[in-house]
Amino acid sequence: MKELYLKKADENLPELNEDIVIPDVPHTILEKGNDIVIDLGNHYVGYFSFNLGYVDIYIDAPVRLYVKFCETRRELDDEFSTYDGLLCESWLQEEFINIDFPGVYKMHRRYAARYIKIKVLATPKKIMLSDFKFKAVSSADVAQLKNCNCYDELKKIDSVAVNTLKNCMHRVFEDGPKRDRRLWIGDLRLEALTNYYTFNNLPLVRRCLYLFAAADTNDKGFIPGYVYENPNYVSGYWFLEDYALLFVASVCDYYNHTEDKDMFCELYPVIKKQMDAMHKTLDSDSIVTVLEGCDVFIDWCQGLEKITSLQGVYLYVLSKLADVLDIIDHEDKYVYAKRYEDAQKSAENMLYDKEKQAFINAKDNYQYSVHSAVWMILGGAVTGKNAERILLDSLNSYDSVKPFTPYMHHYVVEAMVKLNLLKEAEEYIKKYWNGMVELGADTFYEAYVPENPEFSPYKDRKINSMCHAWSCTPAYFIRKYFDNAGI
Ligand code: RAM
Repeated sequence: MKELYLKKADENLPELNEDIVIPDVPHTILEKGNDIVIDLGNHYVGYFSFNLGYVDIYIDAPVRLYVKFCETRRELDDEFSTYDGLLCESWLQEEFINIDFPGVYKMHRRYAARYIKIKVLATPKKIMLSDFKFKAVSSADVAQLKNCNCYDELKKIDSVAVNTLKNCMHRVFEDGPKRDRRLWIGDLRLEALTNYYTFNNLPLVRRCLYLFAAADTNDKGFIPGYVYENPNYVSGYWFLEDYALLFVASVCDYYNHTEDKDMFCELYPVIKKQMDAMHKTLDSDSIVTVLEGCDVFIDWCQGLEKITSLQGVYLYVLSKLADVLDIIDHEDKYVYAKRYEDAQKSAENMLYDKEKQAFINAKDNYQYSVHSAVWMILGGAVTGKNAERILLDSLNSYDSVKPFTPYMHHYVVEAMVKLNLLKEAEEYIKKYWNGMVELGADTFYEAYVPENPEFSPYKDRKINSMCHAWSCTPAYFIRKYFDNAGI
């Protein structure tokens, strides 16, 4: 099957659309120690070139330049040499280049940037830099984008969200064009959902689903959380149980959007394998566990206890799958419907504290979190007015652990929408995502904690991705629920 899935993934490799961006910079005469900043006017992903010329006298030695690509204005002043984070510093977008001759110089690597800083490190004579060009690339076809008919802050939030998604769409749905430039399941799911309401690039979704279907499972049967595909296919090494489940959700979403039963059935063996692997993690209380060699993501908060959330993800996916199987009248439809019922009962019995009226339990060391509440609601372990109260209590409490990433904030909004709290969902989007807009964001960030602008999951903010796919979902919510809704 692996070969077949890879072949299908190849057949769906998208074309990249190009857009030449010419920033408004006059001819610039520079000497050693001078620098200039080029503003592209928006965040783009692509290739940079310029012309190096001499002034009066020919340059009789190579010219050495430092070129730094910045996703945000703030990065222009960041000192990369003091970087002290957990990920490799080579993700920082800076180059030291030596140019031998005058003429057009094309930088061959792809960058994600709005601002480009060029500093002259060495030159024997004055130089002139001109003809700056940025060839922006994306597999999103902007001609497909429908107008968004909402108003005020929502319109701006939508356009930043759409830009975020566009700049993450390339050979695959990347998580971020600066970092990791890779296909991850959690990101893919949210990108694909937003894509259905914006660019609707279906081959790209198909390609990504096939790439995961082709992945090597671990000894428990789980597919990895990410895969590499360029220049060659390499299966990933980090096995996240929630991401494996969300692969199933992504296939169900694809079916719901396209009714492509053939593709669903083609991927069904992988779906079944993930669901059976998850079923095997259940403990004697019928609650999910995290097996050796596996992990769970949920969010980037330190110290977050994740069992209740993981049970919620399991329920959420079981219910989505049971629905699709029911629609296509699949022979396994009762299997998953039954598993759903059982897992829902055990969530009620083992994870909910009736006295505290919250999802606080021994499995999660009595930690109180928004994450548990949200995922229990999305999983249907609690419904109606009680669910509404649980959600709002957890958000308003001083003691609860709160979401750290736009990824988790997405699921908070989804829970609100599920409970028909549309006004609250709209306010939540305005409050959280608009905070980034007010900081001047052209694209939404990987991590954003309003009360802690320095936060990084990797210990140093400089490595954070400032255009990160999982934060693009306001465009999904706005276009699906608020556009023309007159809210
Ligand atoms: C980070 C990336 C990616 C995410 C994983 C879990 O490496 O931000 O988007 O899916 O974590």
